[in-house]
Amino acid sequence: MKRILDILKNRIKPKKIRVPAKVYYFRETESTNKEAKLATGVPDRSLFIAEEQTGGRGRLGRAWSSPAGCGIWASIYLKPQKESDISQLTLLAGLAVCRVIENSKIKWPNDVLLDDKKVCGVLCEAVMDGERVSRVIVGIGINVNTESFDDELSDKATSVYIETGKKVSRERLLNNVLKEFFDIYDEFIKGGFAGFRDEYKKKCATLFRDVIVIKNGENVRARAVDITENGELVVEINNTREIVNAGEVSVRGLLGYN
Ligand code: BT5
Repeated sequence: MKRILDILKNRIKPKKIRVPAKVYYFRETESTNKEAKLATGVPDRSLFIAEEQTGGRGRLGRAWSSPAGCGIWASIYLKPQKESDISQLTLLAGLAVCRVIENSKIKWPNDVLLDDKKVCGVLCEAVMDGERVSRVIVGIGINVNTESFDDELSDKATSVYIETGKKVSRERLLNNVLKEFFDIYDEFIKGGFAGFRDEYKKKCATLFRDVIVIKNGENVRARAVDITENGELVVEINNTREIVNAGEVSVRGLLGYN
């Protein structure tokens, strides 16, 4: 009962969220990315946000745990003016979160980590209109005030609360992330990813660590050595450099999480 009252009291107030366009708020929904993909008549730069997701999703159909009242489960709705590379937007959404959560690092391409555990994940999806990308949905999940995780996640997931011992305002954290994201997005539209490469590299936990590149179903051991101007990961396999694109392969750090 106390938990339900806490959840009601601490609900996100859509009026307090600062976005350039509209906020679509759901007390409960399957997935904010799904809502954003199916919605019509939505202005560019709107936000879909839910208190709880019953079917939150990660990449490759994986599940994203999204309980009520403790996290940010949000999707930014973009109508790109020109062709936007969604793998680069994934990196940049992670960068926006990393700028806001003190001491966090990015695990290429889409995880934000605190103490080597995942505090945030990003899922970018493009909606096609024939051959053209008509919308890009940038889904961001952040564990903010989560007190504990199920056994299955407890060794690889964390929250801002677990790491700092402090409960924080989800509205404030989200507003900070949105500000960073739209600042980054405006620059990205003008100049692409290249201008963020140095900052991304500084914050990237994957660099100079051993990783496993999963290529055509085979696990290949490699060392992550660089990020290109386009945001791809450069790995060294048997002294040969290779570019790894997030869309083509998945990379597992040897860090006890995936
Ligand atoms: C992601 O996928 O990390 C993308 C997560 C995106 C979630 C947002 S929430 C708003 C929007 N609506 C949605 O439905 N999704 C987006 P991936 O890299 O595939 O990681 C998924 C893996 O992370 C799972 O297989 C678990 O191992 C782990 N995981 C699941 N829930 C987690 C959580 N709450 N915190 C940390 N790790 C989690």
